[in-house]
Parts: sequence; C-alpha cells; structure tokens
Amino acid sequence: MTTAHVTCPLCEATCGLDVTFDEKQLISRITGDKEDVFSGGYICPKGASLGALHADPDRLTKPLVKRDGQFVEVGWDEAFAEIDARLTPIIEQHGRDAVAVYAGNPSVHNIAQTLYGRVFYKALGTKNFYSATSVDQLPKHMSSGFLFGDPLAIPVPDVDRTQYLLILGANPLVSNGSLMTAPDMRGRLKAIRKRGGKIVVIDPRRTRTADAADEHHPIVPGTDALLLFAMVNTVFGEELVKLGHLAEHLVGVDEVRELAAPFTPEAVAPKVGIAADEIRRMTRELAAAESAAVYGRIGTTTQSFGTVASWLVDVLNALTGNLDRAGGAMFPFPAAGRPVGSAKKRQFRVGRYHSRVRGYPEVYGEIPAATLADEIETPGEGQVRALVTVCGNPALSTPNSGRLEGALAQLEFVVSLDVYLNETSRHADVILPGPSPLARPHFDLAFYQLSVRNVVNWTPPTFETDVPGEWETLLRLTSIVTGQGPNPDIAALDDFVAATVAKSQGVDPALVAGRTGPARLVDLMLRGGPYDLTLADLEAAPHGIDLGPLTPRIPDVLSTESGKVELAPAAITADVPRLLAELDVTRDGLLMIGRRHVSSNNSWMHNVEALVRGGNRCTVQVHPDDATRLGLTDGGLALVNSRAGKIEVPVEVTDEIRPGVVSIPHGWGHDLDGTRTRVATAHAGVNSNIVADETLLDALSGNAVFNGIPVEVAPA
Ligand SMILES: Nc1nc2c(c(=O)[nH]1)N[C@H]1C(S)=C(S)[C@@H](COP(=O)(O)OP(=O)(O)OC[C@H]3O[C@@H](n4cnc5c(=O)[nH]c(N)nc54)[C@H](O)[C@@H]3O)O[C@H]1N2
Ligand SMILES: Nc1nc2c(c(=O)[nH]1)N[C@H]1C(S)=C(S)[C@@H](COP(=O)(O)OP(=O)(O)OC[C@H]3O[C@@H](n4cnc5c(=O)[nH]c(N)nc54)[C@H](O)[C@@H]3O)O[C@H]1N2
Ligand code: SF4
Ligand SMILES: [Mo]
Repeated sequence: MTTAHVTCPLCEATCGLDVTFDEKQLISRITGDKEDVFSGGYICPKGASLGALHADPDRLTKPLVKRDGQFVEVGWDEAFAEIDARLTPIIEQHGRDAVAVYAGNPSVHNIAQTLYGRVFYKALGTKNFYSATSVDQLPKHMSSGFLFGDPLAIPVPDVDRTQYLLILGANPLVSNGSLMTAPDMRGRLKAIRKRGGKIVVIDPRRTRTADAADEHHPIVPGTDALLLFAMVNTVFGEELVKLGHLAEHLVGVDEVRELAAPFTPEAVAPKVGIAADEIRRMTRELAAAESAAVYGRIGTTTQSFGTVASWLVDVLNALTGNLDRAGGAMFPFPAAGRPVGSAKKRQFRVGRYHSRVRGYPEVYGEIPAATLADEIETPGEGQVRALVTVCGNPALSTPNSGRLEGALAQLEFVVSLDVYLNETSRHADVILPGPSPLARPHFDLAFYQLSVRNVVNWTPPTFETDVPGEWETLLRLTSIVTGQGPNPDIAALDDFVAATVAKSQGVDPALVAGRTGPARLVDLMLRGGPYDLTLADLEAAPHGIDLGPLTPRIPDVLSTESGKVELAPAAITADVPRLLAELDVTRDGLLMIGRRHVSSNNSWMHNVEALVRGGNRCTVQVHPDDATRLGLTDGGLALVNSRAGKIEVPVEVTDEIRPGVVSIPHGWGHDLDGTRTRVATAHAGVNSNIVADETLLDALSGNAVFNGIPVEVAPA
C-alpha cells in the first residue's frame, strides 16, 4: 500500500488528502491529511469520493467525434484533424468573434487549464468570451477593480482572528467557502465563538451556517444592498466611523456619507424584512467589536444589485476600520502568480467593447453568459457559429438554459473539453477529455490569492495516464486557431509560453530547464514571487508550506490611479439611484433562490453513486404558510413558473425558509437524451435554471441573477 498526499481539486477549500492505493493502483481509502499545514485532516464527502470519480467508467478517457449523430471514439490526431477541418473555415469566413468560448468553474481548479487556457483564449482572440464568472462572482471583481484598482484584489475575512463575522449570502458550512479559501469552516467558526467572538448570518434560509451562528436574520432576497447601505448610514449617523490606519489611504468618504443619507434603517426595514432597531444594533456591535469582518458571497453577487452589494461589503469594512487589519478583511499575499497590486497604476475600465445583440459592456474581459443564446440565435455579422466549452456545463448552469439548449443545437460546430458526455457536451462535435484529477499535477494558483492564511502546496500526479495533459490539448488548439495546423511542435510552443512567463516574472528561464508544462510555469512563478521559493521546495514539503497569517498590504496592494482606496467610484455609485427607487417599489409574489448541498458540486458530480444516495435532494423548499396558502403538500409535485420557463419539482415544506421565498438547487436535470452519465441520469432531478430569467442581470456587471427570481408556484 502506498499513500499519496494530494490537495483536493474539487472546491476552494484546498484540503489535503491522503490517498491510499495498492500496486494495481486500486484506491482503498481517502482520508483527510492530518499533517496538511492548512486543512489539518478536514475532509468532506466529495473529497472522500475522488477515488470513485477516478474509477468512474463513464468518465471519458478518449476523444469522441460525432459521426451521423453518434459519438465514436477516435485517436487524438484524428480528433484534432476534425477540429482543424471544421473550425478553421469558420474563422476564415466569419472572423474570430464567430467562435465563442465558455469556460466553466473546474477550469480554475485545474492548473493546466488556468495557465494554458489563457494562451489559447488570447490566440483565439474572440470578443465572445463567456465563463462561469458571470454567473458567479463578477460583481466582486468589478467592485474590487474600482475600489482597489485590481479586480483580483479581493479582501477575505480573517476568520482565524476576527471577533465578529457578518456573513451575507454564503453558506460555507455546506459550500466549504468561496472567495475565502478556508478548509474546515465549521472548526474555524466554532473557534470564533469559543474566543468570545460573534457570528451573524444574513440569509433568507436558516442554513447550517445560520444554525452555527449567534444570530440569523432571514432577509428578503435581493435586498442586501439596502441593508448594507442602512448599516453605512448608521455608521455615519451614530458617528461610528473609525478610519484609523486607513485614513491617509482613502478617498471618497464624504461622497459615501451623502449617498447613504436616504437609506436610513427605518426606510429600508420594510423592504429587507429586518427591523430598523436590529439593523442599528448589528451596526453598533460590528463597529464596537475589537475586530470585525463583513463577508458576502453568492447570495450577494448573483442578484440584481450584485455590484453595489459587493462594493458596500468593503465600504463597511473600511468605514469601521476593519479593512486590511488583523481580524478584519484582509488581502492575501500568495506565493505565486501576479501578487495582487503588482499591476501598474491605472484606472480600471469596463466596457472596452460591448456584446453585439444586447449591448452589454465587457467587464473583466467577460460578456455575460446570460446573453450567449442571443449571440447564437441572432443572425448578422459577428453571429456566434461555433463554441468551445472548457470545463463548463452551461446547459445546466446558466439562466434560461431551456433557451440555451435550443441555441446550442443550432451551432455549426462545438468542441467540448470535458470529462463527461453530459447535457452540454452532447451538443459537441468533438469532445476532448483530460486526465483524472489524480493523474495530473495540482496547484491552487487562484485560491491561494483568496486564502485566509498564506499557504502553498504542490501536488504531483499520483497516477500515470495515457490521456494527454490538458495543457498539451490547449496548445494544439492554439496552433489550430493561429493557422498552424493540428500537429504543432508542442515542446517548442511550450518553450515559448515559458519564455513569456519567465519574462513577466523577471526570472531566468534557464533556472527551470528540465521542467515542462504547468510545473515549469509554476516554478517560474514561485521564483518570481515574494517568498523566494522554488518548486523543489514544494516537492520536498508534501503537506504544504505555511507562510503565516495574513499581513496588512495597503498601500502596496492598491493599483488605482490615485494610489488610494477609491471608496465612491463613479462607475458603481451610478447604480445608487436605481437602488433608491427600490424604496418606493412594492413587490408581491414569490421569489426563488438557490441552495447547495455538501454532496453536490454544481452540476457535475452527480455521477458518483455515494454522492447522490439518500433520496431526491432536488426539491422546491416552501414555507408552511405559503404551502397552506398555495395548496402545496410535502412530497407533492409543484409547478414552478417564471417568465423564462416552467418546471415540475417535488415539494419540501420547511420552516427553514423565509415566507414568500422558495428554494431550488441548481445543477440537476440529468435526464436529457444522448448523455452518458448513468448514475446521474438515474438521479436526474430538475434543472432549476429553466426558470432562471436571462433578462435579469446585475445592472453594472451583467452577472446573472439566481437569487430573487419572481416565480409562481402551484400544485402540479
Ligand atoms: N440557479 C443557479 N445557477 C447557478 C448557480 C447558482 O447558485 N444557482 N451557481 C453558479 C456558479 S457559482 C457557478 S461557478 C456555475 C458553474 O457552472 P459551470 O462551470 O458551467 O458548471 P459545472 O457544473 O461546474 O460544470 C463543470 C463541467 O466541467 C467538467 N469537468 C470537470 N472536471 C473537469 C476536468 O478536469 N477537465 C475538463 N475538461 N472538464 C472537467 C464537468 O464534466 C462539467 O461538464 O454555475 C452557476 N449556476
Ligand atoms: N457542496 C458544494 N460546495 C460548493 C459548490 C456546490 O455546488 N456544492 N459550488 C461551489 C461554487 S462554484 C461556489 S461559487 C460556492 C458558493 O459558495 P456560497 O456562496 O457559500 O454558496 P451557497 O450555499 O449557494 O450560499 C449562498 C447563500 O445565499 C443565500 N441567499 C440567497 N439569496 C440571498 C439574498 O438575496 N441575500 C442573502 N443575504 N442571501 C441570499 C442562500 O440561501 C444561500 O444559503 O460554493 C462552492 N462550493
Ligand atoms: S471541502 Fe472541498 S477541497 Fe475539501 S475535501 Fe471537500 S471538496 Fe475537497
Ligand atoms: Mo461558483
């Protein structure tokens, strides 16, 4: 028996796992790595199922090409020849924008995808770049871009030292944390309370996290910006502003004071569903705490005021003196990558180009995924005719996926880099799989930038495979879209990529001679990073290297033109009048929100038996009062209807949910024809995004709205 120490690549928590296997590479057990410097032995059911994922007979290991409507296994050369033959004419005739890309969530958990995806996208040069970012955290990038000058400078709560944690729209005990890399959040939250600190959760549902907190306030979906503004209003009104160390690094405080004036707790209370005196008390306690961190996640970003809410989270951190100090909201200092703030000082810009059909501005290089169907369906110059999906399942994960399904079917050519034949890749003409997570190296380039402690860890592949690394696949695609054909000299292309990275990191490429692929690039980035590390140092430390608690980073982290935190950026405050108008609007009717389960991972791990066992989790949760009023019964079937579409879902009556709100998880609906996911199909559930309305967007960033969708619910 051999035990390998690997970092789990499935979610943002970056847990260390011990994978034990025999000489036939049969995995006998996976447990938490007690010696991991960060996770200390924590593991969740998904991490424990990595072996089942590795052994899943449905997981693809050979390229598939569709011939006469049927997928056939082909060799790699044949697959790339097919792509060259069909994609190249589209680019030649219709231009680069005729080819869209959709990059999904696992591409950020996959070092080959993260580092070589950019090479391919740049070479392709399409404006039609879509990703899971615009159905997730784009508002946070936008607010950080304007506040701090860098869309990647995202403050994370210093959970291990804070005395007061205000959580809005996040359920880290289930999601294991997001935009906050922190394995074992249950342990970390317990520790806050044990040291006399306080946890407050704002969420329309009484989640596991709410249960573990001191206080839970069931907010009306989509109203966090109002609540946060009322807290900011209170901070000014009750003279609780405490800039402290930030005073000389902030501009715009007076503008924020003025903007907040109309949003008194009394004015917002009836809209948010939290009493005015409670809002005042919470604000006083937050301001008085020895240290405090305000943290918002999916519930605050995938809503109509996503950017304003994301901005106000950090405004509140700043005004209470908690931005960039121990126990507050802090900027990580990663060992590799472009350390945030190293960017040149310049004004962050959005809208460098616009989407063709609806005219949405580009934000952080993204066009909203919610408008992909428009771009495919609408004829004219620049129409999307081909699509490359990379680790993405937009047919389940983006709004009005019923419509997108139809649009995908009308594309001339689709390539999916994917490990399953699923709801999206069934539309592909060519599917290119990648290695199992245990047969590729792993390094959390993205998540060390969001980590509540500075740590670093490198995982070499546990097993060998004959599936080419996805970096090679991406280089072959790069060669195709630059007109160099499907059989490039991969080594030469890789040398070129490494030379570019070496230059940007200021490192002599000769120092990493002998390495190739992602390992070489990571070595270059470590050498160029702030800790004087090399990949060899990481290879010698299989449980990771702890680089210590977060440290204050202002002003180094700032890359705004002024060199200051710009607390009232015009591009964001432009949306305040729309928010103000909300105070006069009365909305009746039910609002739909999402939810996550600890055994799901968006849409793609339902093919692992151990993770779908134990009853149908894809239910619509309804409060008992609403159930009575609507004639819904627990276990009965409901028809859920919106402007975008309708679905039938089993009802779960529960007082966990706020009256007037219903919740359905996303990522289900696996009963479509032509997929090859036997377990998932047997536990199909229903696709909630058929109901999600693609015309509802966060006005500033174009991010999709998944929380606060108006719906009607009736017995089916
Ligand atoms: N209603 C609603 N919708 C939501 C959300 C919500 O809260 N509510 N959340 C949104 C969020 S936050 C996100 S991030 C998105 C996710 O949206 P997506 O990223 O589009 O969807 P995933 O379900 O993560 O699908 C990942 C795909 O990658 C494939 N894959 C997995 N591993 C690999 C690999 O190693 N290589 C390759 N090539 N492919 C791989 C899987 O088979 C799957 O097809 O969903 C969004 N959709
Ligand atoms: N087990 C599991 N873990 C995951 C994932 C998964 O699918 N399953 N997905 C991963 C991904 S891609 C992401 S982005 C993260 C997301 O990480 P989280 O944001 O922690 O995920 P959620 O559990 O969706 O938590 C969002 C919470 O917001 C609440 N909410 C809904 N609407 C509102 C609102 O208007 N206001 C407020 N204040 N709250 C609201 C919901 O009830 C929910 O409890 O999770 C990651 N981890
Ligand atoms: S919490 Fe995330 S990183 Fe940790 S074992 Fe579970 S899926 Fe893997
Ligand atoms: Mo996400």
